[in-house]
Amino acid sequence: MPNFAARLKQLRTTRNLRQVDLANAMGVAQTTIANYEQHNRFPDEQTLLKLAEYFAVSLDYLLGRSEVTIRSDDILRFRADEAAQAQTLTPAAREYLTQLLAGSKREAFDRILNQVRTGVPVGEIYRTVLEPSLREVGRLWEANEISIGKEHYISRATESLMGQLYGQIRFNGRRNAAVVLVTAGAEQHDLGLRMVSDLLEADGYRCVFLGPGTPAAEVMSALRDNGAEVLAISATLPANMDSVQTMVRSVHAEFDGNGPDRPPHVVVGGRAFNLDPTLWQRVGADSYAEHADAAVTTVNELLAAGRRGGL
Ligand code: B12
Repeated sequence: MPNFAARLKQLRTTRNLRQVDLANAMGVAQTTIANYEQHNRFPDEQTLLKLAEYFAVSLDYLLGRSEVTIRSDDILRFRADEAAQAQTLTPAAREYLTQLLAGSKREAFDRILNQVRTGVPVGEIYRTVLEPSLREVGRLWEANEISIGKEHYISRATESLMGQLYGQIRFNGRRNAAVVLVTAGAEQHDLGLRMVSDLLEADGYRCVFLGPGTPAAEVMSALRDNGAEVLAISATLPANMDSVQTMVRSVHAEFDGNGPDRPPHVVVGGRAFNLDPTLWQRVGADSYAEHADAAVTTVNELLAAGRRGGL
């Protein structure tokens, strides 16, 4: 793996920056950058953080401890796609959002729950109403059009609606396979992973949703205790990519044999992976899916390719 000096030079040159450009951006002399790149000096904590922020990489990447980063052109393209999608919200999503923005939670919920009672599958509500509404909330928040308080209110309300929708899911038999679901590192975004969990359950899987903040050792215990065939890891923030990679390595270190000691399949997903379609391979995962419906297909395919787990 490259050290800090080599990594810094690589980051600078791949962005077509001269040492003096980077020096100006960091507020240091050009000779300081030259010294960093020649391994003569090491930056102080503040400059190190500034460099990581400037190149939009983690500290681990900057220090050469990780190979995982996201290309900035992907981020820009994704942002543009998201903005375009937001403009084409379905009428149901627009209505749900408008009601919540007005604080009319009961009306917003009633409408959705009535739709489900008349036969609209929960998965369709997730895909066509809740997911696009949440993305639009993110866009409105970023554009300073709604407050943090409103964003929190809407995401909490949606979480509580999902709890009610769980009771309306039509389960499709039972498979002899368990899936453990976690978010990576400091990741708190877990609504997408909950959607994945609910749809996998609807398809017959036994889902062990651990969500955010579960220590790696507990994840390994949950995989063993449940004889899990699949570990599903979700990451929204690119900064959590190193934690995903570490989790995948822990799985391979923990399960290194055959039979019951065969490692579970690792499937990843979430906004960070959607930013860069090659990222899942670089963290060492076995597969990736862009959204919750695709996650079910992916898990089915992985298990069909060589494991138990049929209906
Ligand atoms: C709700 C929300 C929150 C809530 C989360 C509540 C919760 N319990 O999840 C709260 C308020 C806690 C929050 C906090 C923060 N947030 Co926020 N948040 C959002 C918001 C508005 C919606 C997220 C969401 O639920 N999306 C809908 C779900 C359904 O989509 P999804 O996660 O992509 O999931 C789908 C797929 O990706 C896939 N999938 C997901 N997981 C998995 C896993 C597997 C295995 C598979 C196969 C598939 C899969 O299936 C899902 C369903 O189809 C987004 C906006 C956005 N564009 O997403 C911002 C957003 C993600 N947040 C953002 C930020 C910056 C933050 C904070 C840093 C803010 C702050 N300064 O504190 C913190 C970070 C907290 C942390 N450490 O994680 C930024 C991230 C920017 C970036 N760097 O990428 C966003 C994009 C807002 C923005 N426009 O800038 N946030």
